[in-house]
Amino acid sequence: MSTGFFGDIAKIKYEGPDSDNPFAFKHYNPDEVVLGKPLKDHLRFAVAYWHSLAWEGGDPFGGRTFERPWHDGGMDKAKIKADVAFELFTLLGAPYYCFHDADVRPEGANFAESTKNLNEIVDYFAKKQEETGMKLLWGTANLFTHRRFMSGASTNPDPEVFAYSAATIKTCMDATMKLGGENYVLWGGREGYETLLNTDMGREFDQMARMLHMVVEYKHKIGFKGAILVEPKPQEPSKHQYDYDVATVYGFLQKHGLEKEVKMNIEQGHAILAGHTFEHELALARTLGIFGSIDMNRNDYQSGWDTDQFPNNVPEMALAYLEVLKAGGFTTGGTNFDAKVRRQSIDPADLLHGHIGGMDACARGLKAAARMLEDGALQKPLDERYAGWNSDVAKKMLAGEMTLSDIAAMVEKEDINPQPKSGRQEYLENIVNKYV
Ligand code: XUL
Ligand code: CO
Repeated sequence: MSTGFFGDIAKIKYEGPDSDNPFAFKHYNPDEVVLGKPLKDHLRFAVAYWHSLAWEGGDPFGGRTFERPWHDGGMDKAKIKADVAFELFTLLGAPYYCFHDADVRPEGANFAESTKNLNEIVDYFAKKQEETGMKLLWGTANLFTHRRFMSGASTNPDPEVFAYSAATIKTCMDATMKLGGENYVLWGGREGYETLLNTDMGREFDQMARMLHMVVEYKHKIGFKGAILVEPKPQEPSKHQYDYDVATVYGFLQKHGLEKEVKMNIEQGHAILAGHTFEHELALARTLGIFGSIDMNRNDYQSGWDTDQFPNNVPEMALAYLEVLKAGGFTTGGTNFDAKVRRQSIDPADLLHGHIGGMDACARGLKAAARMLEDGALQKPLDERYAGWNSDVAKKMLAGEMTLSDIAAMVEKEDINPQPKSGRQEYLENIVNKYV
């Protein structure tokens, strides 16, 4: 039975690029086969419960702008929210969603009550998943909103907060497992500091490592088949966050012997805040063998905040999906819209416009990337650029079969005098432009 929240808007269908219907896909045809696989299986879209259902439109200067029938409520309202959520996923043909515990259940008076509330909603979700065919891409714990987490979760100076966080993560991993979630995400919004004057960084790193070890141990204990994903972000809400970017997290994982157990959930806006491009972070994770999933959004390039806008920059997305495809595509991961409609977009229809536009833009990006890959459009020039390394002597240098002295003798004897070659950036940018 429909809640009526979305009025008479019907399931969003693909109508092609000539359609003028604002409630239709112009580029995302879920069944279109690209590189031997339907688009829906390439993109694996997920809706973020927190932005689309839980966020109320507030900003630092003003409170709620969205009037939703489920705000300010207990369990009854949480269920209305779930009904509308699954309607949204179904209208979009999502086929996945993601949530934090705090997005879906009312906060209890204590840990036991919060857990009871979460479990009741998990049972409700399980039924909804069965009815609608929707699936859980990932679950996670919100260890940053409640004031108990203000000085961190695993990195808190108070061991009771560490314990509360560990207990909360356990309940959220159980919930994710029960709902057949394909990944479990850890984003450390308050794992960082405001001032070094009150912070023992080394101790906090040890605490964070212990928590991550326990998460991995518990995953194996309960037989969770999904991936454990860490989501890097350099700052906001903390002034400095420990999981700064992919490179920083990789160093941390390696130091603690976790680089084979944990992968990355990489968000476009977080890459921008770290001073990187999205494709840089994706390429690095691919190269290090820790690529997992993406949080897709668009960040404002001027504000310096995490604006979590719906994506619409197709050339940027083509380069991002090129990295995803080069990584072999998603396995357990997917495209989670960690994106929210703007504060003034108060109508239920705006939630659909945001997702429809985002899904279309992602589809355009992925299709452009697939064509570039099929034609070897960028691979051929790249192979040419490194072709010198196919020679025997170059291979010997790289294999450690020559010392500095051997190489020096060779350079002198053969009078090696390298000549610079063009990097051809403009030529390559023009190739990309042809495909988008
Ligand atoms: C915050 C952010 C989170 C994580 C999940 O910037 O991206 O929503 O994706 O906790
Ligand atoms: Co995110």
